[in-house]
Amino acid sequence: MATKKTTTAKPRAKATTASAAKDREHLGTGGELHQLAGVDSPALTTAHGHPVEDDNNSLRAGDRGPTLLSDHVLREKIFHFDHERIPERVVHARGYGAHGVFENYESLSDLTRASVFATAGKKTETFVRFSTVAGNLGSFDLARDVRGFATKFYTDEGNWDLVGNNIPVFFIQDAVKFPDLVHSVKEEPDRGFPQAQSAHDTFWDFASLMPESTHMTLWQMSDRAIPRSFRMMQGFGVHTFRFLDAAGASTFVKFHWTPVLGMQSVVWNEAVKINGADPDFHRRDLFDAITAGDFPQWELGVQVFDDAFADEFDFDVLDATKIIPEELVPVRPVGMMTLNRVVDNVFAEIEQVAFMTQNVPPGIDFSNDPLLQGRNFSYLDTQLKRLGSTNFSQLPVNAPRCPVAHFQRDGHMQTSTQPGRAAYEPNSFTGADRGPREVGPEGHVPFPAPVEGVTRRVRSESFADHYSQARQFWISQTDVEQDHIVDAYVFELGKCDVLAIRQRMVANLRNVDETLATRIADGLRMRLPDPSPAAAPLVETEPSAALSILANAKETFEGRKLGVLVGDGATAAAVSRLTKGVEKAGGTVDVIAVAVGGATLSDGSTLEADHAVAGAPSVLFDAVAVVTGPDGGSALADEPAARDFLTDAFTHFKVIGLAGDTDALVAAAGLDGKLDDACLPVGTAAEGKAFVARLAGPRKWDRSLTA
Ligand code: HDD
Repeated sequence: MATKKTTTAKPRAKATTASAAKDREHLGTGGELHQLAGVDSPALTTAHGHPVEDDNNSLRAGDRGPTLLSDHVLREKIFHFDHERIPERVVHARGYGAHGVFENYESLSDLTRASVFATAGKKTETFVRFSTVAGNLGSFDLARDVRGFATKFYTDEGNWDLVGNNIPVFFIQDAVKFPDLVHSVKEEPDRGFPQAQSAHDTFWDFASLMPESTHMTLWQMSDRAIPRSFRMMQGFGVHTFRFLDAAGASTFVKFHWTPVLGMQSVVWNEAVKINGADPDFHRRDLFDAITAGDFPQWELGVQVFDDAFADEFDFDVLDATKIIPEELVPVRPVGMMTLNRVVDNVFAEIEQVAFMTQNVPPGIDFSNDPLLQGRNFSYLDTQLKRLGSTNFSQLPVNAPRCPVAHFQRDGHMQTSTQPGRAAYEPNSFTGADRGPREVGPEGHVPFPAPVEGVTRRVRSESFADHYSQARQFWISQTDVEQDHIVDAYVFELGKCDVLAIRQRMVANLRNVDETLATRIADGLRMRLPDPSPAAAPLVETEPSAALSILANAKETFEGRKLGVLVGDGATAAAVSRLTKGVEKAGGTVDVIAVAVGGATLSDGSTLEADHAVAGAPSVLFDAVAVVTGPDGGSALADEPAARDFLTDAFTHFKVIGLAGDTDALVAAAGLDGKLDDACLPVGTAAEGKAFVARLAGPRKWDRSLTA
């Protein structure tokens, strides 16, 4: 049957269109296998620039004879290929990044002399890499894991790398435990699995033996660890840093990134399925948004406080397993970062970007947080190991945008031709002045913190309370979020074969909250163990609304995606109304049909689909609609993937729109008599409008899922 495209609506997602356009730029028109003289594309050359006669056939003696060693073109090509991989990052191997710009709101010169914060409206280029921690380079995006949120600010006084996470606390207090932590969560060394997950014995063995990790495991078991999008998660510098003003005076500071789109996560069952349906879910989401011109933004905020606050605070501000509640020290917004450019080459930029916590410009300095101090040793080594040369700072993504002047010379892959006779300092050959050059207080002057005490391996007593803030996190969550935390512990501990590990972990959690521990023990069908001894008495804490995702949910569908499953006989108007409404609300729409060729609409035209339903389960969308005609409904009901589409959307508490004869599909999806007030009709213009308005609201969290 001949098909034609509708003229009324081809409601393609903006993102799809934009990324497809980018693809087309690079495709060219050629399809011929051999290099042909006279075509527009330039002739291939070797890496040394010699034009290649034929890139498709190696040099051989006789048409069917052996390949010759003298084929240096072949040799060079294979040689390069054999060396194309570099060691992946030992943690945060899987990541994705983009370029952007940070714009400062107002001068912070009363707090810091950092040039990035010097004046209102000052713009500084940035590069951000988001990552999961535990998984290997080829793992999937929706692992339950902490997300890295590393930002390189190319300031005019050198690069500032704010190498943070989407969770404001960390598992351990001292960097000396970092290799142990990472070894415990990575695949077990005697079997090579499981990768990209903490749900196994060794991780929980370590966590249960290191009570200081308890607070972080609550965050990790919360929905923070399964974000809907990089664009919808917070970022934190985690440690306490110092701001230094022009006179060298210090203020403590913690850094916060807040997503303009609001925070949002998926549910666990959804995450598991997303990993199968689209392991690249987060990177695709970021790429699509930026190429569509929907530039994601995060507001940078600071919590600043002085020594007096630090001295009075119930916890040690140098302890990275603790937050400073926003109720005590409000977050002051200081600027906005916009990611506005995808990379041109993933390897050159995302893989080769080298973040280092010790990269701070004048005006920003470290505290004595032992985790931060240890990190400052680590990052330089890892970059040399990964990138293979001390000259990694010359790679375009790492190179400062400001001038550099030093006498470090030579080394592997030296790409700059450093002129001049002198490669030492002081010297009388460079610059107008002879002798040592010093910028003095204009340079990076470390805070002159007094140091006292004896040298010994010790953990300060002020770090001993491992449970109070874990409890604060727990009591700050909504009921739905508490349910998710319990479910996550039950799932993860249920994956531990060793009963003693489950018991030890629950024993620790009894110090956090009895209800939490009891619910987990019940979920595991386990006797409640005695609480483990706590190293310090609990401090009373108040719930902090800032710690909940749902309590801070933003009423919007901006940046979100509606999946419309279209059956034969649907009206073009119903689909295009949804598309227009959602796009007006800042979202995107993908059209799904039984086959990617599309659905036949009521007027006989064909609406091309973005996806076949078998390849686009509802987990890929924030909300769904099914729009069909009188006959299309039963055809959808016969399609297993269409049934799952609806069942899953319902089970994941999503808002659902229905138009046309959807009864057979609803019944086949097992939802007869179950549809609730978040399952809305979308057949008429008024219904479509009400549905789009509802999309801005939360999922239907109180939906009954019982049989
Ligand atoms: Fe780390 C990478 C964040 C503690 C050692 N870390 C890395 C990345 C992020 C973080 C986001 C990925 C950077 C990128 O995208 O290239 N790390 C953190 C946070 C920590 C932390 C928020 C605690 C607050 N890290 C930490 C410690 C050590 C390291 C205590 C070592 C003592 N981290 C590394 C590393 C990595 C790294 C091995 C691996 C790849 C890399 O550095 O470039 O050096």
